[in-house]
Amino acid sequence: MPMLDGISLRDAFHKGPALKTIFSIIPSIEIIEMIAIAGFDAVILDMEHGPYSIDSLGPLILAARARGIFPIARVQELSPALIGAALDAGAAGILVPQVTSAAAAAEVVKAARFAPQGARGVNPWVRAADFDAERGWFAQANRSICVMAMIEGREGLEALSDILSVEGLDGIFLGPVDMAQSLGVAGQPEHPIVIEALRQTIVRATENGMGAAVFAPTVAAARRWLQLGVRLAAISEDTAVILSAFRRLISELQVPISEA
Ligand code: 3PY
Ligand code: MG
Repeated sequence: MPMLDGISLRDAFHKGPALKTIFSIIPSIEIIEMIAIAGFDAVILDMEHGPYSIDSLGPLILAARARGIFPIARVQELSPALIGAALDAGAAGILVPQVTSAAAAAEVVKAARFAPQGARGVNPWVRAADFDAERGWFAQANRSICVMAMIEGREGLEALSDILSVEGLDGIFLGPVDMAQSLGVAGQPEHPIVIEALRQTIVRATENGMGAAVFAPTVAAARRWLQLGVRLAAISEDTAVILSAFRRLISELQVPISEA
């Protein structure tokens, strides 16, 4: 289950072309399918901000896999129980918000990997193990799962050097929306001081051999970060995309018929 077309998210993240993904906060199988059909490589199932819990994750993970994209779960917080449950349900990667120290990043790794690299809770009869794990599954899961810690505030930036040396962490994922609040420019994820903080962090991560990932509120932002070498860019949110399509439709319809 951790693989998709023979490649794991972890390998795709480190070795493949940069991944293009989107946050999904509408818990809908059809939305996940359309994200795949549109051509994204992965979807981030957002349990932090989306109105759903672990029991709706399974069908969404299956929808993503059936349509050939990687399901990544963003859990609500650094909780080993939540991380383990999302991985057991079949998530290919895990994203943990608001990581502010190397110790916290190490906790994320510990919760997401089995021994000897970590201490993920063990149950081999779950979807991730095809309900019947062979002995090799634990090592395969450790090799395949992509583990990312979000840096989205001043404290995380200050702890960057230490976070970059955490063993077993695949990537840091930058959150400009929370970062803007933390840097005193709430609501302005494209403010120059946010962009500069992100730019420096991406460069330092890349120089240290750590994959960088980022949320981009716009296509222009996504292009900027892809050019700088991020391994994964999450462009927008399903809600934002759908609302803007609805608005465009109704505003086009409101043009008087004689002028259209
Ligand atoms: C942020 O930018 O703060 C995020 O968490 C992206 O969803
Ligand atoms: Mg955030």
